[in-house]
This record gives sequence, structure tokens and C-alpha cells, in this order.
Amino acid sequence: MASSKAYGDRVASHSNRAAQDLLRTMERKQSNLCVSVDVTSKAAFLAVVEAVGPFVCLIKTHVDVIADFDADLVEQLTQLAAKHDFLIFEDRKFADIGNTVSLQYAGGIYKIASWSHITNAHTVPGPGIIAGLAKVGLPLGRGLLLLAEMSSAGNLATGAYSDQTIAMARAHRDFVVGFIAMQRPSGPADEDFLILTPGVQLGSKGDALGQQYRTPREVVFDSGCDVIIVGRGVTGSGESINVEEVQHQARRYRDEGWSAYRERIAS
Ligand code: 6AU
Repeated sequence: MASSKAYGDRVASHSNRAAQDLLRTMERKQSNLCVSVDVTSKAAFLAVVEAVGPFVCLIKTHVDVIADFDADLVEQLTQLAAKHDFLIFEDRKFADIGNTVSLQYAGGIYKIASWSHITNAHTVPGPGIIAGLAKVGLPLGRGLLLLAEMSSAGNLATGAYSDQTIAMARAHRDFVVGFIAMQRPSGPADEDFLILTPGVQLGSKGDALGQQYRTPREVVFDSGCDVIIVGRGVTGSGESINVEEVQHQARRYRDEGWSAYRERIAS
């Protein structure tokens, strides 16, 4: 059962390079924290990434919210990833037919596949979306997460939809490395998917727009998920960035996530 094994011992269960690199990074840095850097200027974005870099296994981006996005941002992000030893996850949530998503993934302004180790997709369009993204991403060693569940109130990714998403992943194990999900799905003992989970914050149950929060322990220990994705819990929700506070929160979530994982594999 993947949830009782150490991250480092799970590398061999994955053929995808991005999945292997992520598990190795988690083990090496003793971190299962992904910080979601949802800020709107390049300067704030790079300041947050520099501050949290030492504490994370993964940085999650929404590059289309950065007003002054340019190629230099990607260059600097890539350098920070090498300096602080983390991977990059552009949270693009692709949701179109295979042909369209292959164009969106490879090209446009953002050229996501050229720098993002991991990205994600909705399964509404059917398995063609996986094939379209794999055509671009697999030759580059990239990995894909499918949205099997969501954190927001009233979302439709439940029941048969989630089950069929898991079935689609099983049919594309070379490229699909895991899920955005709220819990580890049940499956054969030798099956190993990475479960990355948003909706994590200490001291808040949600926001005014339907987001729902759980604690790192609820996510990692109770629900068997692998990576906690924390946005505003680390960055704050205002416009200005307090680098010291951001760093303090990143350390705090890193510690909480890692101790919940240690408890899980010991139990
Ligand atoms: O911690 P927050 O609420 O500030 O940010 C959560 C981040 C946001 C969302 O776009 C994303 O996680 N997210 C996702 C992802 C990662 O795919 C899925 C979901 O169901 N809920 C969610 O919040 O950047």
C-alpha cells in the first residue's frame, strides 16, 4: 500500500521521470509541501519563490495571473528551482479536446511544457485530453495529474466521475502520475499514484468563494495524501508580501506536513 511506504521507497513504482524526481526530492528535502504562488506581479512571485524555496518539494504556478509575465520570469524560476532543489507544477487545468490542449501545452505565450515538470487536466473531454498532452509532454519527461476530486464546495467531481477519472489514469500510467484529490483512492496494493491535495490551511475552514480547508494532518495522516498544496496559508491574501512571514509559514507547513507523514508511515 503506497500510503504506508516511505516516499523514497516508492520511486521504483514509477516509470515517469517527473514522478521519480518529485519522490526523490521529497525524501531528500524532507518536505511534502507544495506552495501555490498565486500572486499577480513578477516581483512578488519571485520574492515568494526565493523565500519558500528551501522548504518545498514543489512550486505551483498560475502563470496566467501574473500581469507582467515574460520569458525572463521562467528563466529565473528555473534557476531558483535548481538553486533550492524543487520541481515546478503549472496548475493549468487543461479541459479541451486533445488537439487543442496539445497546442495550449506546447505553445502560446507560456510554452508550459518547456519548463513545467508537472501539469494537470480535467477529464470532462475524455481520454483524448491525456493523449493530446502526452504527445507533447512525454518526450520531455513531464508528468500529468488528473483532477479526480476538487476542494471547492458543490463541485461535480464526485462518485462515478471520480471513478472514471481513476480508470483513465490506470490506462495511461506512463504519463499520468497521480491525482488532485482529497483522499487516496482505493486500489490494488502495488498501485502507486501520487495524491496532491489543495484546500489546506491551519486556522481557517474556508474562504468567501467556496474554498474548503483541512489541516495538513487531516490531509496526510487521515486521508493518506502525499503532497499538501498551500497557497494563501503561506503567502497571505493581501497584495503586499511580507517575506519573513511567508518564510515562517512555509517552515510551519513543511513541519506539519512532514510530521503527519512520519506518523503515517510509522503506524
Ligand atoms: O490555498 P489556497 O486556497 O490559497 O489555494 C489553493 C490553490 C489554488 C487553486 O487553483 C488550487 O490550489 N486548487 C486545485 C488545484 C491545485 O488543481 C484544485 C482544487 O480542487 N482546489 C484548489 O484550490 O491555486
